[in-house]
Amino acid sequence: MSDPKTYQNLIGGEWVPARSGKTFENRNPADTRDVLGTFPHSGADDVADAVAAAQAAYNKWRLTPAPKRGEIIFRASQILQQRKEEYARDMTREMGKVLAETRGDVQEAIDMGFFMAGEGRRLYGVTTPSELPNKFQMSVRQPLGVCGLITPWNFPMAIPSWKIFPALICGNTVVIKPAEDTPLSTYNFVQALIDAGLPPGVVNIVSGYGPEAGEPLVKHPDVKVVSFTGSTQVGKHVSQLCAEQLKHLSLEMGGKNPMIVMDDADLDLVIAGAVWGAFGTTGQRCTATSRLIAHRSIVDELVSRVQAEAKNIRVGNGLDENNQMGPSINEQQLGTVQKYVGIGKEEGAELVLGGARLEDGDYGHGYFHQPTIFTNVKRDMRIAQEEIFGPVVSVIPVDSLEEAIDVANDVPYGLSSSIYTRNVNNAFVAMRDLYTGIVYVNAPTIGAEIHLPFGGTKGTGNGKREGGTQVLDTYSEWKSLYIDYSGGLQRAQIDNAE
Ligand code: UN1
Repeated sequence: MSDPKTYQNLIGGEWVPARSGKTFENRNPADTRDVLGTFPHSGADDVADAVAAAQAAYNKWRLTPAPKRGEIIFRASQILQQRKEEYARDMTREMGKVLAETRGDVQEAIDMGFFMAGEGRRLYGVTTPSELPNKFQMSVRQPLGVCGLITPWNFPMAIPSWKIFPALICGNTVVIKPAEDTPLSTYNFVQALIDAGLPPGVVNIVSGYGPEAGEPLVKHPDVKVVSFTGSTQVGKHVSQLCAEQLKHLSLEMGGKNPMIVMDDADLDLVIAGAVWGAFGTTGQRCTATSRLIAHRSIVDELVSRVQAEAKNIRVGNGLDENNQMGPSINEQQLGTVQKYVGIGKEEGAELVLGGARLEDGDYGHGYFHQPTIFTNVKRDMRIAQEEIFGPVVSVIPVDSLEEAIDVANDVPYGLSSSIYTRNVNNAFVAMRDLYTGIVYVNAPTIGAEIHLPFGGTKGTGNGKREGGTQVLDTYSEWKSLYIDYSGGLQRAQIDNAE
């Protein structure tokens, strides 16, 4: 453990405390005696300062050629590569997930940077012929201005990178409010950008809590784009606030992701995938596999084998490379996990593994919970419908592919889904009929790559996608350009009707 540091907001290239002087602590969820640092507990006045700085930097950044913007992003990714281990360790300390996974989180930011740096030389628009002679036309992307970004704690560097890099490559400037549980990883990420040569004011950080700092950011009239990742409940509120001012908005919210296991599946593959999908990141991914929808003829074997495997998961401090699963992020999240374990029991589901907090010895200093499996879960039980965001998976037996897909789709969310089968016909039916933004075949519901669109249907989102080139649509607007070189007035075809 090292001494806690004092971190400041980043506004217009200067590190400054909150105007109120208030701070909050960032503690390690695996060992709450370990304080990483104190961060500004920002309010509306700090947000206003940051938005003003972003607004002041906008014109120059907008007019910086996109390939030059891309070069800075490219260099930032190279710096992240050099600092990967250091930043991964910081992230494990503040977020709890094991080092192998925090290295992956930094890697996802690196990948996103290299991908978006390349967009600096593409940002393709469209040219198309005119109805009229001697007339040229095309459409181009335009930036919007200041983007207000609100990011979650479960992917503390990857998700900021999904938002910041595309915002920048399109020519926008940024104010980010990172999750109060994991601000350090955003600081580390932005430090890489600064060291890569990002001009002052182009990215600003305001740390703090949703009501005090997040809400003023969403409401600020100079913020033209809002991108939010978090709970569906808060996302709806953000959406209402944005509607008042018709702001551009991207929402990425909950999931209740199913893995369908058919009777012809390769069970060795299924077991490995189910354990990783359900308990990787302590189940704290919006893509986590939280429902196993299994054909009745193989469900008993599936459960006993997943149970045997999950029992051996080594739970503990993620800085110890022997451990495979870390804690919940905080007391409240652990409380949610415990609450749903109680609900599952009350609803009559059968608890076959785990179900309790780990408290003995060193565990007592953190928010650890056992990997937990419920079987004989009915499709409409709350543990089968509601997002738990913890190491809890529900097994739901079904009798056919048709029923499996029906159960899979019968939730308020639609982020990710998967099917394990060796039958190509089943696989294609599932790819067509699973109503989620992401579908995997013979792989768990986690592990999306940054160059494909990421996002979901129904309660998961508002139709926007992160990742892929599709993300550029959040951070740019289309402008259509018509150039008449005929030397005369040419009325449009509709105005020339015979
Ligand atoms: C999230 O679950 O919040 O697809 C993000 C994945 C990761 C990103 C997950 N690439 O599992």
